[in-house]
Amino acid sequence: ISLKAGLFVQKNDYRSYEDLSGLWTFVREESNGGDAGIRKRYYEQDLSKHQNASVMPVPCAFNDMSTEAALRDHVGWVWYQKKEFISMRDKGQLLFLRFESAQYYAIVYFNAKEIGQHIGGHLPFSFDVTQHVRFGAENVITVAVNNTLSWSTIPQADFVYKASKKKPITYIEDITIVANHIGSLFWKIKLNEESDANEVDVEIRVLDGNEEIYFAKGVTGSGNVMDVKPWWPRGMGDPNLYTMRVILRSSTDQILDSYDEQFGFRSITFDKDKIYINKKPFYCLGFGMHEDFDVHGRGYNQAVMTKDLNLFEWMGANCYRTSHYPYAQERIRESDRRGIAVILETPAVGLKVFTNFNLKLHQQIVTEMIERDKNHPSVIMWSISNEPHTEKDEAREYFRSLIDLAHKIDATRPVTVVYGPSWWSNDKTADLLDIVCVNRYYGWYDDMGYLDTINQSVIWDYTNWREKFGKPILVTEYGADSIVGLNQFPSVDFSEQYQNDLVKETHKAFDYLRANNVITGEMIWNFADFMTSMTALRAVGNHKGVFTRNRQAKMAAYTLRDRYLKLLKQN
Ligand code: GCB
Repeated sequence: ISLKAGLFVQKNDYRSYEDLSGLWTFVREESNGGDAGIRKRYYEQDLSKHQNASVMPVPCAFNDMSTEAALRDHVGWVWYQKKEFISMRDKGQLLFLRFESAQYYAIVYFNAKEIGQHIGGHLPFSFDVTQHVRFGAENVITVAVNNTLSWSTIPQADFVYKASKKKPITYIEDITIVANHIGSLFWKIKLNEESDANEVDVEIRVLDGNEEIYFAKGVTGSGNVMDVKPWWPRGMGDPNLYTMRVILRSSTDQILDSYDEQFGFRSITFDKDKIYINKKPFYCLGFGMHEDFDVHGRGYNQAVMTKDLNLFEWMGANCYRTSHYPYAQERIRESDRRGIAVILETPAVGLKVFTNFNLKLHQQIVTEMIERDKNHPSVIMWSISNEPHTEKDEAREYFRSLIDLAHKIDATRPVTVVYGPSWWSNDKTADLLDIVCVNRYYGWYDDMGYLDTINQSVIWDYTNWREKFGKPILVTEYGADSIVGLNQFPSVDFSEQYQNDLVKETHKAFDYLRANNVITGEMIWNFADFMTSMTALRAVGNHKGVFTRNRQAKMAAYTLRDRYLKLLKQN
């Protein structure tokens, strides 16, 4: 099992990578077909010769690629395979095979041998394959992926980690940077387990562009950097970024490894009313989003990301939540650069069962998420879960353990849970949090058609959360479905007018709540329409986007844009 994702890929004089994106051979097993592929040893076969073989682009969601409903709706095993020539020139290097994410459970084979497994989608994992590589030859990478969302149905697999017998190579496994807005800096460099920290010198160089502004030595240390320009979210200042260059030198002064990690000097704090960035109040204006697009489905796509973030800026927004899973790291990096605040969320949606098994897995995911994204200045908060059933007694200890864990790994950011089915009156967990997030659908799931009651209901609901828990409150979801081009006046559900009217009514309540320090931000559901499974509630997916699934603005987008642009100036 891989728990070490390592640092994001980088090319420099000591590191390099090959991007394995592209068309992979793809074989789908029968849904609920047991573990036929594993029993039949697919990983030893050339899958391009398999009778069900096709190709699949990576990265992308296979569900959205097909003309067959059976593949779109497939739950169970699929197999990906790629042949990759590895050059003699790579001999002597330490070689890792890294995946940015695989949904949900993955078994990885390298040249027909299992090299490891990973459970939980959305987050990166990697394996040391140095011992398995055939140099100057084609190597076969095979990945069995199972998207069944019940981890207890997963088969057991033997995995023995064989340590290298060669003299260990020393490299930088992880970097932790904590830098606040007045220039205090703390760092901790993790070397690989087999290395000996006493045998290497660790150099830390902080660069502002190309100019070195700070130098120190040591695997861990702290100091002060003079005259720093803080990282600000958009609307409040520039998103200034710096580079920490970490260099490992051997006792004979040879450079063993080097890594450039981007970071920003900024602080996140909160009191009972508000969130502060660099000690100034920060009011979130934003969206719940999805990594989803026509044809491509879910999965990182740089064109969609760029379009989304351009539209996001056009809207005057300053914050999004990675509902309901961590998004590609490329997107978090781009948010650093653009000055967009991010609430990072785990894939734990709608939890009802709180057993020890669930908790273990959830702990692993929280750990991997924080470890991946801890150095991004744009990440302002960790969301442990969306809409869990926290009215249940057993939720309390379950969430206490996760909140403590998140605080332990990262003491610099607030932790939140996004509430849906539970109420201030029956929730068992909100007092344990730093910030409380609440989703509410007045005028849609509650009181459909009664637009004139929205104002009072929203004020009543959020004020109750605020008064009971005395914590900053964020509105993380509200909204209505609208089908673009469906016009009804006076407005009727699913028309563009209804969504627009509902948004306007809700904003009246937000004006009151904001003026009275009840809420510290508002985020509409959703940025864009997205695909869902079929139910009578949905008309070809979820239409609560203010943009369509192919990113055209609906009527409500203009209303929201006027508001965000106005409020962004007041931050
Ligand atoms: C919610 C969920 C979100 C759904 C949304 C809806 O409360 O958090 O995942 O998409 O409602 O539109 O039903």
